[in-house]
Amino acid sequence: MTKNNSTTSPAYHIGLEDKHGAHNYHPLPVVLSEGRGCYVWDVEGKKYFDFLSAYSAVNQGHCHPRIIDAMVAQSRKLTLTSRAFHNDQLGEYEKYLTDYFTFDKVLPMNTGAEAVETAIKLCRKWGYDKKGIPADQARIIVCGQNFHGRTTTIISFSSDPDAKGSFGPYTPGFVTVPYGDVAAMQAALANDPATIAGVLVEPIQGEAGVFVPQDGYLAAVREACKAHNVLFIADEIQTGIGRTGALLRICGDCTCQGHCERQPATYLRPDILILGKALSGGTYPVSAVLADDAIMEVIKPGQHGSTFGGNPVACAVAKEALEVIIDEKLTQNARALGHIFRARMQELVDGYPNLLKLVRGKGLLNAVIINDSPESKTAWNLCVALAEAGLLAKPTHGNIIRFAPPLVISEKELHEACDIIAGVVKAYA
Ligand code: IF1
Repeated sequence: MTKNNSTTSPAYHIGLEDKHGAHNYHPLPVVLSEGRGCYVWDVEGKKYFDFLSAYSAVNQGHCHPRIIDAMVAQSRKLTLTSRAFHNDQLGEYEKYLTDYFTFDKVLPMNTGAEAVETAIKLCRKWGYDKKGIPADQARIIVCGQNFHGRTTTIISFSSDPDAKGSFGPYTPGFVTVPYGDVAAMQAALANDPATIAGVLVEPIQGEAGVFVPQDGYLAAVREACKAHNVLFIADEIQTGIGRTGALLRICGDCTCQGHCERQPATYLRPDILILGKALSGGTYPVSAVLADDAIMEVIKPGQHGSTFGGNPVACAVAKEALEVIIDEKLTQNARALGHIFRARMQELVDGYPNLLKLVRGKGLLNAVIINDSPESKTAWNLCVALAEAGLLAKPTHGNIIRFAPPLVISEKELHEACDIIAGVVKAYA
């Protein structure tokens, strides 16, 4: 359709969504039509810094030319065969991905929630086949305020009433402990460890408001899992692929970018690693579950799968997206710019303590906590003002604003963005 007055009017598009789409979201009133790098443009041509990055899916920047080229080239050749037949992209991708993250095997899926479901099934089956848990008794420990997706099983262990309420009956077999509490985790593991198959954690809780656990928490959980013969499952769907200034959050302070020969002491190797989002650079739904043979071998033909999982386009796209992370040193950039961003935000917190409470995060996954109640409209109003000033961010839990630009943002651009935030804060305070 050629552009005319109606298609360039935000109200036109918002009206269509309102009339014809389910109301399962409450977006900011911005209608985007183009993206490049750390910028997006709306239908009227207004340019914005994207400080959400599609919830960390667009780490490599919008429409990265290399990733788009890979997608277009593969789309012209072969898009989908199903797994009833082999395709010439899957094996090479699986080799590349497992080398990159140093696991024996990968099980390819599409969305994050599907990969979490896959990890749960893999963990339970390992529990029965390898650990010897009695049939249907397997339990998985999860953390309070988690976000792992939207399926009926995953929301069964959510503590968010919006995500969970009125969608029961719920899937049993999950035990919730407070996030960041080592003693609570150890107690849950010690309570009938013979029936516990796994512990599922986000190394930083994204949806909860970028909640970074205390140093040593993840290491203690990792150790406790080992001691009780329980699988440590890391959901790095949002934190992985460079976002937090390391390839994975569980890489700790390691600054290498994939293809690890030997893991450093800080690396908390999970038994099952879950990836999604930026695995495709945000161009296509690609997720993955990684594990070593002793675990992955419990899944036999016919026991799990997906029509689209491991399709040739997904494979070509994900391989390119991971190469971009290395070639453009995006992990290092996230780490360096994260320090600058938090320092700039700390100046604002210090300057406007009545409006801003604190800044926290790792790499380029950060949040500013607004000094107002979660029921207040302050964070939302600030985000509307930020959008007007040319920067897109989204509140979470009422009084928290998450700031997560694409990792391709330059230092100069980051300072420009911080100047926008400072201007809005100053005008609002
Ligand atoms: C929405 C949040 C972010 C995730 C982790 C699995 C999934 C997600 C750690 C599922 C997805 C998304 C989903 C999106 C909002 C967004 C989100 F605010 F809801 F929590 F990123 F912070 N594990 N997170 O963060 O992946 O199935 O969506 O591919 O609107 O639901 P998915």
